[in-house]
Amino acid sequence: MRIGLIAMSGVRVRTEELAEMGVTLPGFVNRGKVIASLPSLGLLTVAALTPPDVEVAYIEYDSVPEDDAELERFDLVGISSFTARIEATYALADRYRAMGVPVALGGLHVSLMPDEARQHADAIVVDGAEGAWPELVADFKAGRMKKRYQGLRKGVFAPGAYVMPRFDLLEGRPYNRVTVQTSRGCPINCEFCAASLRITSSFQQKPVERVIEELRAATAAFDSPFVELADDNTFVNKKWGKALLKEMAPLNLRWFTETDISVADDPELLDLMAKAGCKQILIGLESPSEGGLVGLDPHDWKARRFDKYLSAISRIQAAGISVNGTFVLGLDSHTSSVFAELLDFVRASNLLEVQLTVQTPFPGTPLYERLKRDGRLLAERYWDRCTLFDVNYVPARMSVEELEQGFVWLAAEVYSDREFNRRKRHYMDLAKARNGDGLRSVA
Ligand code: B12
Ligand code: SF4
Repeated sequence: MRIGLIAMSGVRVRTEELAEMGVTLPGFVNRGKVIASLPSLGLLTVAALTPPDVEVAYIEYDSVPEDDAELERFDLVGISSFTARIEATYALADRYRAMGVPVALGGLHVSLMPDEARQHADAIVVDGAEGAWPELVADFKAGRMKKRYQGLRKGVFAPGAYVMPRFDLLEGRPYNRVTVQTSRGCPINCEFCAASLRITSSFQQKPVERVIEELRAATAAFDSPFVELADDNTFVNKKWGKALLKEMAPLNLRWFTETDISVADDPELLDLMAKAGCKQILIGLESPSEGGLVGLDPHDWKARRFDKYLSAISRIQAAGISVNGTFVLGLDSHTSSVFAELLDFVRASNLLEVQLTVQTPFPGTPLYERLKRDGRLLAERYWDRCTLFDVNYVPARMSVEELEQGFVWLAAEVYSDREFNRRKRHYMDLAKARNGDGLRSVA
């Protein structure tokens, strides 16, 4: 038996104008270039859960032939997708099913919109493949595959459920980065976040030894890989974080992750991060004013920290870790003056990297429910516009056009050579002051 596992990878920037401007995305993406795709950790996990007597083929969507006659006739196909590429996923599933190849769909969007997804699948898996995929394959072999399987939401890293992703399937492939997940979920619970605790799972972490084993396995498949931790918020638990960093340091890795501003409050943690090879962290700063942050998360966690944003960014960058500050434009408090305010904030902060996004009502988020209830969604189904750069709702205090035009204006300013070079110079000066070793280690 042979199963085809297809990853709907790559990054979607619908507007060429924005792509050309070099909208930066998590990681070390050269501005002006399209990001190289990362492998799908979800599917490498599915592969690891597949019984050893079944052969698996890991395939990137972009290499799937357009001609049906050239599609491989697998016994079963499994596809993983986020929201932005779900329509293409359904189209591909329909093609396979039309030629008699059964299809199982899984991943974040399928878990959030199971009724929609099941119309294009022989089986869907809701939540983790852990606790569902082995049973699905056994049922398939026995000719009794069900329409829906419920995977684990909690306890995915517990002994018995946990598997090491099949990083070996990546050997010889041209990825420039590889992902390893250390934790899942984020307790801050921002209203718009498609990864917050309410959506993906309760916050759960892998034991440090597991993470180290995975890092070794993931990096063994490449010559000089850059690691991206596929976490929502890596350093929620500082004690666990420090234990992990101490074990990571001897691996001599270069890596990136996403976390929150509180890492700046702990000098020991920052020092350990730098020593363990952390080159950049992405932090959701969201808005250039405290007012914009009020009500964003249930405890105003971010609003309460706004007055420390600038000093926190300085401390992190002074430790040799660049900050990729991300912002969400079009929050309900934002008027058309937010674009100029944000440019001022970016200048004052000296953030090395900036990621500008448009507030996006991803299905299943509290934001989606609220905007839907208030009749503010521009369309019933807009999944291919869930790119973080498209406007899909009526902003509260500006028009759709003002938000779109303001976003493009701001992106042109923030990503201009003038602004980027100024930020880069500042970061290099910090590096020189520290040890004379600047951006060479970041590129
Ligand atoms: C790494 C990452 C990327 C990588 C993805 C590489 C890849 N091929 O997977 C890159 C940088 C390319 C990327 C791109 C984008 N990303 Co991204 N990304 C992430 C991040 C940080 C981690 C994803 C991950 O690896 N998780 C770990 C794996 C193990 O979890 P998983 O994928 O959910 O898989 C599990 C289950 O879902 C299930 N499963 C998954 N697939 C399948 C398939 C089958 C058959 C079965 C049975 C089960 C199953 O089992 C797995 C094991 O438990 C998440 C945050 C998050 N919490 O997910 C954001 C996230 C997924 N990204 C997001 C977004 C918005 C994007 C972009 C649109 C950004 C852009 N403009 O380009 C694009 C979309 C790309 C696309 N092709 O659709 C959103 C998606 C929201 C949504 N509802 O879709 C997230 C949640 C971030 C956020 N907080 O908003 N991203
Ligand atoms: S802090 Fe970041 S990861 Fe956590 S809920 Fe908010 S946006 Fe999501």
